Amino acid sequence: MKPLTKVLIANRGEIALRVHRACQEMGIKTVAVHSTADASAMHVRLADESVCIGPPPARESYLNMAAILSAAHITGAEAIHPGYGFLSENADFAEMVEAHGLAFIGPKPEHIRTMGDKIAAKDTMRRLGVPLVPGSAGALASVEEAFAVAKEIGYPVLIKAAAGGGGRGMKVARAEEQLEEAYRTARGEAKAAFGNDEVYLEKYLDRPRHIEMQVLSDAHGNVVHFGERDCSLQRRHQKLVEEAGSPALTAAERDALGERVTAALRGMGYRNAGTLEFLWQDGQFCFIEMNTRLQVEHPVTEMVCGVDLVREQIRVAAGETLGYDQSAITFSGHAIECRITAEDPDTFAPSPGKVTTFHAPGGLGVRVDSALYSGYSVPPHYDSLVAKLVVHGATREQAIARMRRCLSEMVVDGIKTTIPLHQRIMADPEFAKGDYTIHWLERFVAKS
Ligand code: MV4
Repeated sequence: MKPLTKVLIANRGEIALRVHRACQEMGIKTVAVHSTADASAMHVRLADESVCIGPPPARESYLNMAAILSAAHITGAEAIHPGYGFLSENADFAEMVEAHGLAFIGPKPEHIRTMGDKIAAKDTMRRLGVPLVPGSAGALASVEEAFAVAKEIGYPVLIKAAAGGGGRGMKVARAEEQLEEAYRTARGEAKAAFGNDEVYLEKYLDRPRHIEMQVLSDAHGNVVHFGERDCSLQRRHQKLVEEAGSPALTAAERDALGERVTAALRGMGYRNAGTLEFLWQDGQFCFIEMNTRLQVEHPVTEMVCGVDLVREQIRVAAGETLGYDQSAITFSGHAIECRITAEDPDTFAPSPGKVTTFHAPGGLGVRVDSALYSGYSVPPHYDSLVAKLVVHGATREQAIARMRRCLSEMVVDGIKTTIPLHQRIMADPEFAKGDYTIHWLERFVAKS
């Protein structure tokens, strides 16, 4: 086992900075890659070296596997961290990285591939004793099978695409007379969107929370969890606010779910960081999908656990053992993240352009992950996330108060951002009660 000395970061924006910071603290040199649109981006400025990998469209730069592998070779990087999005859940890329003798700072390619197929992911978790949403045993072979399964579990039901995920390719059937059309449209859309028309059926849960569990494994069979995040506050499958822990869960419920999840990952021989997504309704957890990457919202977990998840990812990718067990992981206080995007806070229309003034809030229990600086131009080619404002407090109430204070202190002039929307959410008495489902934010946005 050799410690890493140079890592290539195959991403941009705040997550490229996040990975760079962990590397720098570990004494590891960094290589940034960038498109021509990002030549003066913060992730390029801070890295030890940088390589331009193509023109602005992501397909020709941040998704260009050959260019990224060449950049790793030219600079002598020993490992690649993919961040989130882009190539982070591309099993072929992970395989190519390893075939070139480099370490992929993420899961094994086979596990990325399995979890990318939502049917295979559910089969795996079923086998390993993780609770699932009731539904078809694997892919539906025919519309007749859909009718039979739906009759058995009861309506409403949901048809989902095996290659979907993140909300793409889902159709609800509220009663028997809607099922045939849901089945046919779901298959047609799945074929068009993913080139794979395999679909499966689940009982539709009408008012769940979205709760996910953070896990980490080394290459020696040690697996731990870092508790849950509540990601119910989303609009059109874009998360806006995340919390750790979930306002709906007791410590005993967290421990129980954590034990089942870590046992399952031990059974799989999983490696590196991962997140299991559950729908939670009426006190029941139902597994829906697994994400085989570091997630945008990982900082809320870091705040309550006092752990650097990227450092841990790098250590286990280099072959180190975790060096601690579950009993070493403790949960303290409450953390909230607001995702601040360059969008109109009322219409959500993208608002790229020049940031004339950027001022980040600070103080006790405050973390701002952002690649912004005064004078920076937010390019129109990529994701609109410009800052993650993360706060920690001894209690949820104190975290909310701190977030309100930070939102009023933060300045992003020159472009529109969702800061005013976050201010309205943090001032809302219903949000303060913590009693929300995945549908709460859509209604809040519609009425405000
Ligand atoms: C569901 C569901 C209700 N019942 N599955 C959407 C994204 C994808 N990850 C799974 N999704 C859902 N699956 C059953 N059986 C409702 C959703 C859903 C959702 C889930 C998590 C967060 C936000 C959501 C918004 C709309 C629908």
